[in-house]
Amino acid sequence: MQLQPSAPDALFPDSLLIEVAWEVCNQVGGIYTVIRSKVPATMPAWNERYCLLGPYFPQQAQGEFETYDDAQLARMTDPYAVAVRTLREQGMDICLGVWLVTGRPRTVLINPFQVYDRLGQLKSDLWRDHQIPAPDNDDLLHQVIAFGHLAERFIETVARQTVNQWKVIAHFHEWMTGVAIPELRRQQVPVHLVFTTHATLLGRYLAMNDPDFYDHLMLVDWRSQARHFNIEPAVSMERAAAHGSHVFTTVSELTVRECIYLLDRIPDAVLPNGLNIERFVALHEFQNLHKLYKDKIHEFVMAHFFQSYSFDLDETLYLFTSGRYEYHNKGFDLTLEALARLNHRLQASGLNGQVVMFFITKRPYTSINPLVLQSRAQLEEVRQTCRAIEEQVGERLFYAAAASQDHRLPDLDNMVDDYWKLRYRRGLQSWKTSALPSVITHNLVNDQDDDILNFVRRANLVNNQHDRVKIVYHPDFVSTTSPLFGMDYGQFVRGCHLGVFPSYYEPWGYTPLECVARGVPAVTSDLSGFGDYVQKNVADHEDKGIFVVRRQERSFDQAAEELTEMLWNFVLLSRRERISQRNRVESSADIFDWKNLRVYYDRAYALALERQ
Ligand code: U2F
Ligand code: UDP
Ligand code: G6P
Repeated sequence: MQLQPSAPDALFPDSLLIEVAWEVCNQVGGIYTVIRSKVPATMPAWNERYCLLGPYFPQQAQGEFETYDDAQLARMTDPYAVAVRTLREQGMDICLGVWLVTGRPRTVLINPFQVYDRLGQLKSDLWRDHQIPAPDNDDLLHQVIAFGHLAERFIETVARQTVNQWKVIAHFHEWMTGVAIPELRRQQVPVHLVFTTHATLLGRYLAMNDPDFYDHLMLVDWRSQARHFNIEPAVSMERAAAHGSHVFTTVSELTVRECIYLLDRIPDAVLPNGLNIERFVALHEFQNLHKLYKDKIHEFVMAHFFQSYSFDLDETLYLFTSGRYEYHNKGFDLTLEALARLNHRLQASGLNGQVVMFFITKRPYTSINPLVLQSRAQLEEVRQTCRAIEEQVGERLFYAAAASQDHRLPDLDNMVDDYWKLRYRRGLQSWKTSALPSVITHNLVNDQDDDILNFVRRANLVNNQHDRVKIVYHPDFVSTTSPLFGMDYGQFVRGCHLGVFPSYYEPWGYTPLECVARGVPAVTSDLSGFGDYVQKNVADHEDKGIFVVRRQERSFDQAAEELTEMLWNFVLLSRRERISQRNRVESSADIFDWKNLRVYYDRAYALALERQ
């Protein structure tokens, strides 16, 4: 295949674009979402001139990567295939293939472990040439250093082989791939380098450990703090990438400040994160899905709570938060405080209805709580008994109706065999309990020191019958294979009424945006890149169901009060109001479609092409 430089909406027709990320075919955190969701909007502009590059981890790649075999590779004549062949001839373990995601981008994966026998040399080169230190026994750093070296060789091969024909842009995400940048500069490889950091390493550590992080930011001595947290090698790589790139970018205005003070370079541009927004032709379809998945959440809630007491599901609202377990950074602390206040207000108000709040996060656990599982199984048994009774009554009623002389409805109770009556009674008897529904669904490895559990114990927010805010803490991501919900994360989000993400530290934060894309309103904060972007760029965002808690220069108490007020106002909405709010949320999601946000990337590439 010969590359055609002039596709209809091709940009930079004389350039190649290699995008490098640790999370290509390898899901770790939010960067996977960035790369993967952007592909459909990137392909029309770049086509075969676009190539993704990442580390090869067989376990991860297996399910989502298809490699070209030797015969296919031998027939290909584009610059990426030619470079892969050249490197293979030199003995490199490198493969070209397709990432099996929407857009099917061509992808090069390189096994980092192949140079482990030369790690000592690679590390001493890094120190000699770039003053980047490397420790002896850090496995991630070893992988990063090995991959950085191999990525540098691939990019160099592409660039040198095509120097008279193509300009090459190489775009690196995060320090784990950015480590290749200083060496590309030293070797004077003819390539235009873009580096995007999705957070600063030091910022993340400091925010977790310093309650006044934002006030102290300007005063941080990066090297001594990096040593203090034992992350000097990674921070040095991040700084080398930031300073070595022709164009340095980050994902939000908030991280710009961190870059200035912690990396000592002002970013050239901010590249906000988007999604591949897929909309249904008919608006009501996503509303139907909400109903469908809410019914599945109802099933969980019945099994979990009705064993102890029941409430009206039609008057129950499902709120949730989700993300990695960073109690303070993700704002779990603020959310709990606001929930406790909301509980109090609801109790005093005399209003009907319940709120069930889900915490979906990841903590080490030993097993699902057997009692929670057992309750689900027992309720299933009751359901089967009900079905059997329904069938029996249905058959007998039909017969009685056909034979009827007086056209009156017969006594249905007489149509059920004693066997089923007994089974019905026994099933319920063995299921019902006087114990309170547990807050947590799993047995944690360390239950005593868990911040969420300690809060609910302290605040006595432990699913008492009179509590109007109930808590379900699910310390694992939801997935179709998990027996409690039996649905994937996206379906769970659709079934809920509101997402709550008032983060303290969040360079971007995909979770509220993912709610909006599914027509579910969400709370974010002005300390999250997404919330900050919304405040500055989306008019009437509250009307569109995006609520931004102000945390900048405000106390915890003030922010908690504002969040309580937001939740309270949400609880007061009628069903009609919620339905129409969801419609407005869903129709505002287009703003975050990569088709609209890709332009920021294009501008960064234009700048990089000017700069080398
Ligand atoms: C940012 O999210 P990230 O996905 O970068 O953040 P994490 O979920 O914390 O995971 C990535 C980090 O984890 C580390 C490494 C990465 O920067 O330091 N890591 C690791 O320890 N081991 C590995 O094998 C791979 C990575 C940001 F925080 C969000 O707010 C944004 O929404 C997101 C997208 O821009 O980027
Ligand atoms: N997520 C998931 N399953 C869950 C909960 C969360 O896959 O049960 C995903 C979610 O869809 C989102 C990511 O985890 O894409 C969290 O990304 P975010 O940018 O919010 O935070 P990060 O982890 O990158 O700091
Ligand atoms: C969707 C469905 C309606 C349902 C409603 C419930 O709009 O199409 O049939 O009544 O959801 O909304 P709620 O906010 O009460 O879950």
